[in-house]
Amino acid sequence: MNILLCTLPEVCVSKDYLPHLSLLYVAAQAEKGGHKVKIIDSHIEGLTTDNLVKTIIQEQPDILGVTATSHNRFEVIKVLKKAKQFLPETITVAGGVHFTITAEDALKCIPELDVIVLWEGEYIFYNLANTIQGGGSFDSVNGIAFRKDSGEIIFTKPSTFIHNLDDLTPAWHLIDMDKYQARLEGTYDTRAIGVMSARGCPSSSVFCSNSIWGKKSYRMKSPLKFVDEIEFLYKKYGFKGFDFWDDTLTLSKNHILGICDEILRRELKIEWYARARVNTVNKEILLSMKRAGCVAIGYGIESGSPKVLEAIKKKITISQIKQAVKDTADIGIISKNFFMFSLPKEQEEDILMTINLMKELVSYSSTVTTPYALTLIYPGTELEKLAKSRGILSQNFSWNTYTEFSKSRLYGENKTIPFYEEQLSLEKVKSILRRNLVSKGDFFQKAKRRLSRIRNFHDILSSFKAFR
Ligand code: B12
Ligand code: SF4
Repeated sequence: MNILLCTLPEVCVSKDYLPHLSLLYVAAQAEKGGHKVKIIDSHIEGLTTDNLVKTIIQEQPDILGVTATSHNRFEVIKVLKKAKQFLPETITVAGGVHFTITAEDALKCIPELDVIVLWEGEYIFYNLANTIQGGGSFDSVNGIAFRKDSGEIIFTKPSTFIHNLDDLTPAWHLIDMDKYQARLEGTYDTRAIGVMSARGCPSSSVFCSNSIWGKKSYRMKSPLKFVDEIEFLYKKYGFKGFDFWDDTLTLSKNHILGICDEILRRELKIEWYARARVNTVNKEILLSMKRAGCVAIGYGIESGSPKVLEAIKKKITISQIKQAVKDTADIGIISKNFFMFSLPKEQEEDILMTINLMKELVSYSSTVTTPYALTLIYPGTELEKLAKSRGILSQNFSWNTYTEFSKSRLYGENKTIPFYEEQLSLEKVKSILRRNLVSKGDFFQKAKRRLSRIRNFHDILSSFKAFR
């Protein structure tokens, strides 16, 4: 079978763009089935959506696979509609978090979409491609949703989690690695690539798409295999920077210490960025990470109010936050501490507590930053249920029918993703932030930081955009 796997041109990401792991993993398995697989990474190829459609039509694949998030769902739908118009025989397949969660609605709304691969795609897509080649029925493929000729939507037997992640390797050879020249966050010139040492998340933060995986979802690669992957990318393609895309790299102490030991044992001179929870680090772990090349850590902190932290099921405390950020700074690792506003139960006093915490954290060191955002609603989350119960979304809201939200149009990066509003209106939240968070000092500090990082024309342009 000729299989074409595509990403859409990114709108949110202008630079620092790294290869998508999803398609690389799916492609590697499909190749094992003897299929001819091609990947088009539209963003890196500089394709517009229309150009992508033209390329798809030229390629005439037997199977067209696309990956999607809620953010780019309507671009994906547009591509599927146009491509299917010219290639009615091509089987169209979508995967990724958005279509997994909204599968039934998607198949109802998008007649041009034939199959949705639910959850992890490697073995499911492999079976699907083999079944299509053999002329078999979709009913026999576990882990998919599809539409019968009668229009009925079928969910086949669910597929189980992939337990031996060591068996999976991305098909790096299918993309032109020289085109990926993004730098690692927290460094000046370290060329970076994204890798992941584990999958799933056992936590249940109410706003987060990963909470849907469930408590038993967390699985790890062995440190040995994971560092093999790093060493391969380092030696074969010259990558010295690694963005560890694990949601919480430090969830298991043995795992993170094992990875650090293995990097040190092999004397890999690499730098890396990690994401962690404040309640999963301590000085021993942070020191080990620093020695093994960790330059920056992103912590999801969300709020400075214990009441709000409880409401969003974040399961961290203010003292854990302060301790982790202090330790990280003392050890010489940059920390980016992410906050959210307009969260459940949040009132003015909670916002002020959050702002005070942000200010305290920043006072520890110049290596501490506190980026923030207003809370968005994603499908399948507890926040979506809350939004429905409060009338922010209608009970039968369709994520795959084009809808623009007036406040998202005004304040958001994406008009089709709704903001969450509860105790305070978004306008009120913004005015509290404006009064208490954005001072002239902050602006000049930010400007100074940005200007010091300018290295090329692209940086000038993006700094200009940010100041505006
Ligand atoms: C890396 C990453 C990014 C990278 C993207 C990669 C790149 N090229 O640079 C960057 C930093 C750019 C990014 C940007 C954003 N991201 Co992001 N990102 C991730 C992250 C951490 C890892 C993704 C990954 O590689 N996973 C590993 C692969 C193997 O898993 P996978 O992608 O799920 O793919 C598997 C299956 O889903 C399936 N599959 C997926 N696609 C397909 C396609 C086919 C055909 C098939 C058969 C199967 C299949 O098979 C794959 C293998 O098992 C995830 C969190 C996570 N844990 O997944 C968030 C995540 C995907 N991002 C998210 C968000 C919100 C964003 C941003 C909006 C952030 C922002 N505010 O700017 C933007 C939106 C970009 C966009 N236009 O879509 C959300 C998506 C929520 C949602 N409902 O859509 C996630 C889930 C994080 C979260 N918990 O909220 N992101
Ligand atoms: S916010 Fe982090 S810990 Fe919570 S569910 Fe999402 S990925 Fe897991």
